[in-house]
Amino acid sequence: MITVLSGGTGTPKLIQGLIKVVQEETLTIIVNTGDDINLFGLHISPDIDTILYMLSGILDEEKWWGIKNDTFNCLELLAKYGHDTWFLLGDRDFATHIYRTLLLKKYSLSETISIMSTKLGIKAKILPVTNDTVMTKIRSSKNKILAFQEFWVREKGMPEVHDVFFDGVEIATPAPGVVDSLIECEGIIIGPSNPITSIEPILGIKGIKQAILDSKKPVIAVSPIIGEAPVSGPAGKLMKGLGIEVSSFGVAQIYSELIDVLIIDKKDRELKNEIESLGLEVHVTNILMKKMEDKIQLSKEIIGLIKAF
Ligand code: GDP
Ligand code: FO1
Repeated sequence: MITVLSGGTGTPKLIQGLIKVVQEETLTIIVNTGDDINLFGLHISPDIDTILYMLSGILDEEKWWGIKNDTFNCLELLAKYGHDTWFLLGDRDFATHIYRTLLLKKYSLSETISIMSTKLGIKAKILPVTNDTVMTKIRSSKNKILAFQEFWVREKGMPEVHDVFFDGVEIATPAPGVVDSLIECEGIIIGPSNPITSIEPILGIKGIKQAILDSKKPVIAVSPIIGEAPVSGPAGKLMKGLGIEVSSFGVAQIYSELIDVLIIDKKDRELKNEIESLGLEVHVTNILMKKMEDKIQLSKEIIGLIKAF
């Protein structure tokens, strides 16, 4: 069994390769919930939904969120009623949020996601990192604090970033199965997700870092940064705002206590020695996943590293 820590874009791309290299049912995916938001009275879990949609073959892979060929009739009418519609929810996507919200009246989030993933025919185990509410917040100025979706979607990632914090993280506990999956697995993969808003809200939950350290299993991370920029999304702006170098070296600094190997891109090979001075191994390869072959090749190398440990 392999355990993967995931957000909603870079790591799901890698998982598309992993399921061609190992059996899907041997994967446990621990997913960030810090980006979750409540709109129209509905519980929306963007990172979990990307994984659900990707593994059930209905993801819009142009945007890496939402359902392919979805329509927006419901949202159009909500706009006509004068409701805010800055978060683009498609008609079929709405069904997911309605069904999840109904199930949440009776079940925890992890039970809810288990039911939904079974109904979608998914074989991997998808675990929300916690059943508690932990919200990623951006401090943009002394008096301006934004939830992640407000910062990224409503305000188009424009506000300044002075701090990022995870509201509720101090009292949150890991969802059932999360710690066990870290201790009982063969290896742990920290996928190429945003280290600040996808991986930190996972690692910040009580007991998770310790479980990774105690497990003594190989921990392999893939950098989401190539050169001096992320492949996509706000990771660069957020790292810069927190005073972290926007490079694979900066990523290595964030993960250095926890990981055995950082996988960086060929273009960054000159960073190898500097990163290794932090006490971890560096594996250099192509980490830009444009085609399925790239995803499979990277996955083969990761599984090879885990087996060789
Ligand atoms: P989010 O939840 O949508 O922010 O998704 P993630 O946190 O899972 O992924 C976002 C990160 O994926 C960004 O920092 C990107 O740089 C990274 N990413 C996207 N595509 C690729 C890729 O092909 N290769 C690598 N190495 N990183 C990628
Ligand atoms: N991202 C956008 O940039 N604009 C949107 O309107 C938007 C809507 C949306 C609806 C459902 C969903 O699951 C994700 C959605 N996303 C949208 C993506 C999301 O904001 C982020 O990319 C993730 O939360 C980062 O993980």
